[in-house]
Amino acid sequence: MINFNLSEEQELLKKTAKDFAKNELLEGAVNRDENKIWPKEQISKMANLGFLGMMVNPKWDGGGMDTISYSIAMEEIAAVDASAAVVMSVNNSLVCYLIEHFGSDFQKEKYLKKLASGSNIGAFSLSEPQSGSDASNMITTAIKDGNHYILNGTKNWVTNGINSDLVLVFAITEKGIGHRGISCFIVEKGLSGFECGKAENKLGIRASDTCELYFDNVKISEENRIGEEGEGFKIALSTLDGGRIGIASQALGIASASLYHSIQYSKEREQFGKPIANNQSIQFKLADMAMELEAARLLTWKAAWMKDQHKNFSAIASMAKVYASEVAMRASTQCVQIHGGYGYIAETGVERLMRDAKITQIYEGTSEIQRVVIARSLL
Ligand code: COS
Repeated sequence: MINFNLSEEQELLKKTAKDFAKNELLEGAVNRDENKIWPKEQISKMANLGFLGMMVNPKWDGGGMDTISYSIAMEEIAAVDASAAVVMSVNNSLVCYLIEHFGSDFQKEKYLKKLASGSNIGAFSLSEPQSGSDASNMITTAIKDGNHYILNGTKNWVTNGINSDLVLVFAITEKGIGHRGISCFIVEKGLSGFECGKAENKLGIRASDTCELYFDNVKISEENRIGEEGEGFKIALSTLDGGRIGIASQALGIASASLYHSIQYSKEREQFGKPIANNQSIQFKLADMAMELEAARLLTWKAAWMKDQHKNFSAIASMAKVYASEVAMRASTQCVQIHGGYGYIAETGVERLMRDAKITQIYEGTSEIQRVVIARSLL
C-alpha cells in the first residue's frame, strides 16, 4: 500500500527545519555567499537541532531517523541556503554513514559520536586532479610501515576540506590491481605533513569551502583504516549511493525556492497594467516548475524509502540525483527569467539559486555518470 502522508514526526521535523532556515539562515545568506563566509555559527545551531547526524543510531549519538526525514530537512535547509545544506549533506550521508556502516566500534566511539552530534565536522576525499569520474584512477598512496601507513598525494574538490576536523581519504595500498588496491582511512587534521590548499573561488555554494588537500609522508595509525585493505573503492561507491539522495534533496530545495520566489514575484510585479502572473507565458513556466518539482520529490523519496528498506537503491538514487538536479537548474533559470533584470542582481537573491543549482549536476557524480549507473542497471 502506498502512503504519501508524512508521519507526525516528519511534519514536525519539516516545520523545525523550515523555521530554522527562515529565522537563522535567511538573513546574511546573500552576504555569506558574496564574501565566501563559512556559516560557522549557523552550522553549530544545526548541530544543536540534531541535523548533522540525523540517520545515525542514537547509540552513537545520532538522531536515529529515516532517510525520508533526512531528505525533508535537507530540502528545507537548501531552499534558503544551499551552502549550509552541503555541509549538512557531506557530514550526514557521506561521513557519518561511512563510519557507521563500515567502521570499527573503536572508530565509532572515537569519531562517529562527535560527528553525529555535530561537535566535529567531517569531509570525504576521493577525487584527485587526474581522477574525477574515473575515481579508481587515483595515485595517492598509503604504504604500510609496521602498524602505520604513510600517506602521500594530492586530493581535490574536497567539500568541508578547510572547516572539518577529520577527512575520510581513499588511497592506494597495493599498486597495479586497480580498484581492489584502494583503502579508506580516517585522517585527522593537524597531523604532520597534512596541509589544506586555499578555498576555491566557485560559481555557487560560495559559503561552503572546497579545497585541495596535500599529504606529504603523513603517518596514519592502522586502527584508522576503515574496513579491510582493498575494500575502499566499494565502500566509496556504496556510500556515494546514499550521498546522491542528499544532493537530490539539496536540488529539491533549490527548485522549491525557485518556484516560491517565482510565484511571489509574478503576483506582485505589474507590467502593462496587470500582474505578470496573469500572462499565460508566466503561468506555463510556473506549472512546469511545480510539475517537475513534484516528480523529482517523489523519485527522491522513493530512493530514500528503498535505502531504508535495504533494497538495492543505487540506480534509483542516480535517477533521483540526475532528475532533481536538472529540475533545479531549469527551475532556477526560469526563476531568474521571471524576475527579469531584478533576477540578475545579487540583492534579489534568486541568481544565487541558479549558480547554486549548477553544482548539483556535477558533484557526487556528474549527470553523465548517473546515467552510466542507470544504464548499467538496465543492461
Ligand atoms: N556499491 C558498491 N560497489 C559497487 C558499486 C556500488 N554502487 N558500483 C560498483 N561497485 C563495485 C563493482 O561491483 C566492482 O566490483 P568487482 O570488481 O568486485 O565486481 C567495483 O565496484 C568496480 O566497479 P566498476 O567496474 O563498475 O567501476 P568503474 O571504474 O567502471 O566505475 C563508476 C563505476 C563510473 C560508476 C564510478 O567510478 C563512479 O561512480 N564514478 C563517479 C565518482 C564520483 O561520484 N565522484 C564524486 C566524488 S565525491 S565529490
